[in-house]
Amino acid sequence: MPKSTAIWEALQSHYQEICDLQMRDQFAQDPQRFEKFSLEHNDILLDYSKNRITDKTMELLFKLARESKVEEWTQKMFSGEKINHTEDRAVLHSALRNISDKPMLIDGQDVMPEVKNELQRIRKLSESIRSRQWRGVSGQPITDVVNIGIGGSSLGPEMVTDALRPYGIHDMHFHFVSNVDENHIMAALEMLKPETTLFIISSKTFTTQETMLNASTARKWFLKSVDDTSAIKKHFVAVTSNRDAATKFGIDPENIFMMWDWVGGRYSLWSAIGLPIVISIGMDNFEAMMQGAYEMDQHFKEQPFEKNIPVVLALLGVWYNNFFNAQSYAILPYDQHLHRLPAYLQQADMESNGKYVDREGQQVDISTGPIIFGEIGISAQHAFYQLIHQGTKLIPADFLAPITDYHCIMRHHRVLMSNVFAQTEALMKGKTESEVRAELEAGGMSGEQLEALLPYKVFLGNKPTNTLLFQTLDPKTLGGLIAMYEHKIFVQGIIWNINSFDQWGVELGKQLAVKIQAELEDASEVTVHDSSTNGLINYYKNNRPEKQ
Ligand code: G6Q
Repeated sequence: MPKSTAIWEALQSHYQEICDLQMRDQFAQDPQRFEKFSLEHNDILLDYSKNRITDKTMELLFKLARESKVEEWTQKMFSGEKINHTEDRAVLHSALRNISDKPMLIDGQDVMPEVKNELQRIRKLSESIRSRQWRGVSGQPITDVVNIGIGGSSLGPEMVTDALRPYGIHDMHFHFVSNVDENHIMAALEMLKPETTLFIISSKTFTTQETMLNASTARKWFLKSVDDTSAIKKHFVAVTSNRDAATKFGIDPENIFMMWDWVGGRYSLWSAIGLPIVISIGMDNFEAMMQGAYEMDQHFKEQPFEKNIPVVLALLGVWYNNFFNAQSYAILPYDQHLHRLPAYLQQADMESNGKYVDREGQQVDISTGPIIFGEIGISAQHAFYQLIHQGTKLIPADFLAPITDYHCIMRHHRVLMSNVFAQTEALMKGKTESEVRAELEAGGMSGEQLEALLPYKVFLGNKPTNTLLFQTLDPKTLGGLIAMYEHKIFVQGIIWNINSFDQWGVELGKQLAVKIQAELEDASEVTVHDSSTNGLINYYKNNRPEKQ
């Protein structure tokens, strides 16, 4: 148990020593603080100097990583050991972007030939669609690609396709349908013509209820106007490890792409689950993204902890989560193209580390994964930053921003960046009572009026942030950033001694929904649940329109 270790205790008492330190004083005392607490990898700069840390804090945190055997576990992960022990699976998403010639083994078997073969197939399919060689039933090229999938089979491809839109093919539209609420699929279908639409049914299991229902609605919609089941081949492809089910659906086995059990859904955008990305940006750009991720993998494996960006991010997260008792963590991108990054990281982080049972099957005695939330930073400034600045909760945050904007409209970009720098400075420094007083007096206020307003205008500051600057959000950098967060999550899981790669917590609700679905079929009163659930089900049944 981490809490009973000497290093945990040392960190606990160190916290007591430094928790009242003010970052503004630390900056005043040490002009080298930025140089000391910043790291670079390729074109990514991490400034972590605006954190409530000293040299000693980092020393202790690095010791925690060493004693938690982060290096050994990293070695196990990359060498294909079945570290996802509750599902008896290896965790080898890094093989999907292994652009080297080195083999990657599971049970003594090199997985790379299969991975490379699948990449070739993806290249072939995507090129024929992008070059308009792929023709639909009426001989027209594809104009719209609809990804039907949910969770890991949707969030990654959607986030990346949006993020790399400037690199995407311009006269093709991409739609992501995940919700079983018919409004989602209907909104997409309303815009589309069956003869020019390609559906990608993305489901590792090909049994996920939401995806299967949406796929069957899409199939019906398609066959309603194209009354020919053999045409399904030209308009539906699948990414799955359940080939039989996809073939039964009518998909040409040639167009069924593989998934492996050693890739978790939320880590799968590098596989054929990334097909919408490849169709949008082309295989060469996708390979650049893999290159960025591969180089981050090497950085993570090879750099000492002191220079290792994912490790440093992970340790800072642990520091706030476990010693400052911070409950949440904000992801604040200042690049519009990253607008789905917070949602993507919510799944990546919370499904991985939202666990209360440790690797030995015991209940943990420490807090594990934080609540991840976020939004495009500039919009969030006008919404929830109030709470980060002046609320009662400590919310560590990552600010992410590009140095060069894609469109290069300098005026916009300078305003944007001035906000990044201003917000992190404001969060760190705050504004003292005497600063507020001086400001109000300079504005001509005095006496009772000044005293009454003064407390509301004070900012306590000392709010921690990391700033990640990168040259531009190109495929390679995005690949690096995603891999950086994947490894951060991994390191935290090791320190908390949990399995970051299963997701049993999503099962219970699914099981109950199957039972309740049967109860919704007729009008009879339901009495088998608690009074709230019975009451809600019966209220719904009594008030729904006849035909529903
Ligand atoms: C991710 C999870 C989960 C999964 C979805 C979709 O790590 O496993 O989000 O991706 O439940 O599952 P299918 O791909 O099997 O439809």
